[in-house]
Amino acid sequence: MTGGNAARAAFSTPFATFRAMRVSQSLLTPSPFWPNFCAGIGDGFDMAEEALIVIDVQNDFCPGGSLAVTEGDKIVPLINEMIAGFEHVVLTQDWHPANHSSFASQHPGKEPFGTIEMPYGPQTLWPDHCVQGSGGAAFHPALKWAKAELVIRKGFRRGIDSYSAFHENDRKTPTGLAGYLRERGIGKITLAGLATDFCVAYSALDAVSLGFDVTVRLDACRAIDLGGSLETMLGRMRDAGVTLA
Ligand code: VGL
Ligand code: ZN
Repeated sequence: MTGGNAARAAFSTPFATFRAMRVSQSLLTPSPFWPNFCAGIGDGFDMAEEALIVIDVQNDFCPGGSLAVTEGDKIVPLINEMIAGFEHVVLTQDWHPANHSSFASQHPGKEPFGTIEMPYGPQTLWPDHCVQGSGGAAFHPALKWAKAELVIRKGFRRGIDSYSAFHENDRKTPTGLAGYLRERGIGKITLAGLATDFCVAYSALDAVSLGFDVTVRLDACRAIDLGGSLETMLGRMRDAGVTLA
């Protein structure tokens, strides 16, 4: 029976329907009691595909940009090699309205890299960056982005920042990426890009808790490292079961 027939058959009996539901739910709510389902294994749901997810390789995060990450541009040749080697490639793009609430400029008296309290908790303030449609929001000119099957934009709601490619900073609002990967049968992801300790790390942590097998290629990432954030986030990723390669 082919995967497609198996999937159709699975939906034809109440038990199998229940089982399929558990598979899809497991990617939203990991459960230690359903290890097979957490791995995404089941009739028609073998999550065998892999994808490279390239996080925020945009001009504003590279030298000369408004929120430049040291050596942010140095990873582009390696990421291009990785893009060539993966069958499936997804890109993310930080994509803020000009009046985004994470910009220090929106909070009189506040400076970039300070902190404010948002309804969803503390939020670091940033210089204006990655404004929708601006040159700073464009991908680095040397990035070989054309192969990407999906570009996921994040941080477009004025009142919520979004580091993770999966959930915005309120930890509740999904970007849709988990559903997209699940529907495509992609269960294993490799992350690279900017910045290691913010968008890459939060994406990796969310992906693990959604049931994906996650590798972060540290050689293809660079960090902002704000107040020890790099060490903190490396530790959190390791503890969560992210493979740091
Ligand atoms: C990022 C800070 C603000 C990132 C995005 O891509 O890591 N960091 N917006
Ligand atoms: Zn941002």
